[in-house]
Amino acid sequence: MVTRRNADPTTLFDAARAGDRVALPRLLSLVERGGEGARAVAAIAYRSTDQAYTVGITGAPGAGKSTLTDQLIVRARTRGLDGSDRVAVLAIDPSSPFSGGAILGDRVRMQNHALDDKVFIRSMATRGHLGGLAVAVPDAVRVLSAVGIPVVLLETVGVGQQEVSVAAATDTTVVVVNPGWGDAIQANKAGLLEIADLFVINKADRPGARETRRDLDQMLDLTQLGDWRPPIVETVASSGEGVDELWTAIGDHRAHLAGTGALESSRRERLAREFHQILVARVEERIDTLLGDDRAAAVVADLAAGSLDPYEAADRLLGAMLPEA
Ligand SMILES: Nc1nc2c(ncn2[C@@H]2O[C@H](COP(=O)(O)OP(=O)(O)OP(=O)(O)O)[C@@H](O)[C@H]2O)c(=O)[nH]1
Ligand SMILES: [Mg+2]
Repeated sequence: MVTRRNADPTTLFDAARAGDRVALPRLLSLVERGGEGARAVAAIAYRSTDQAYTVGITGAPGAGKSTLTDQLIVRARTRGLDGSDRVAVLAIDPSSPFSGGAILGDRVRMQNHALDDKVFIRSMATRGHLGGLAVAVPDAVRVLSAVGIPVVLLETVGVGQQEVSVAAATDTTVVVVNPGWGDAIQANKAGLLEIADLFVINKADRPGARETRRDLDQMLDLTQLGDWRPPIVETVASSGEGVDELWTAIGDHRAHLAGTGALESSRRERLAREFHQILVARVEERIDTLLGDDRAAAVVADLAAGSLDPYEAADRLLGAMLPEA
């Protein structure tokens, strides 16, 4: 099947659902670029009731996230969550938004699946997307869901606040740490402990795994937990050891969420947060427009002259943008 270069989103969706390998990347490019194209794609994607199960894999740089993801692809293919064998991976690297070295590395590491048409792998940048990663990623997941992909693995480097919140915005969040003194403590400092549904001690072939487990257990003991205590799984991603157990643990967490109704409620909360992000981004955009206006110049002049305080100035300007009902 050949999709025209300038095909509209509806045509691209139809083609992607029919298995066209070119249509899906194009839809995701539209999402990344933002603007009208992204809106047109969202208008279709969000009408679909299909929702992929999302698994976030996060941790410090070099923890083995890509190697682990590569292994999880194999499990998703052979032991899919609902007997399905399709899977997508979104690799998000905030430090290299324009396809830098790390992303290239991920591609190479997942090369084993390059010819498998049931596996879709994509690095994501946000370029012009209004609302940034926090909105672009859920949009991309919706697109993947709408074309019938049942499982999406999301690799994110857990560094900044935004990356951590993207990683957390998944059904199951896997936090990867390594053996060795202080790794679990670093993860805690980075805010990763709070978001973990599951811990992986990867590189368990190296010394110190037992100490890391003890650190994690101690920290969990000090944390207010709900009705789910994050299990700790040891893996050697480079050999595949422990990955079956990890996949089982992911399935257990999913069953727990589904059984308690938390899956539905947390998805609703995430959608509300996404909506909030979009509103904030939109209002910010309007503020920028407003500040370029003559009226804004007058308000700023009054502010500088001392005849207005900043709060009055804000009232004045917002009154022009959001007239009170
Ligand atoms: N010894 C050992 N090495 C591993 C294991 N898993 C991964 N590695 C190696 O660790 C290095 C980093 O692995 P990646 O999978 O790229 O780690 P990452 O977390 O994706 O890295 P970034 O995406 O750059 O943050 C590679 O050289 C892997 O081969 C493991 O279980 N044991
Ligand atoms: Mg990686």
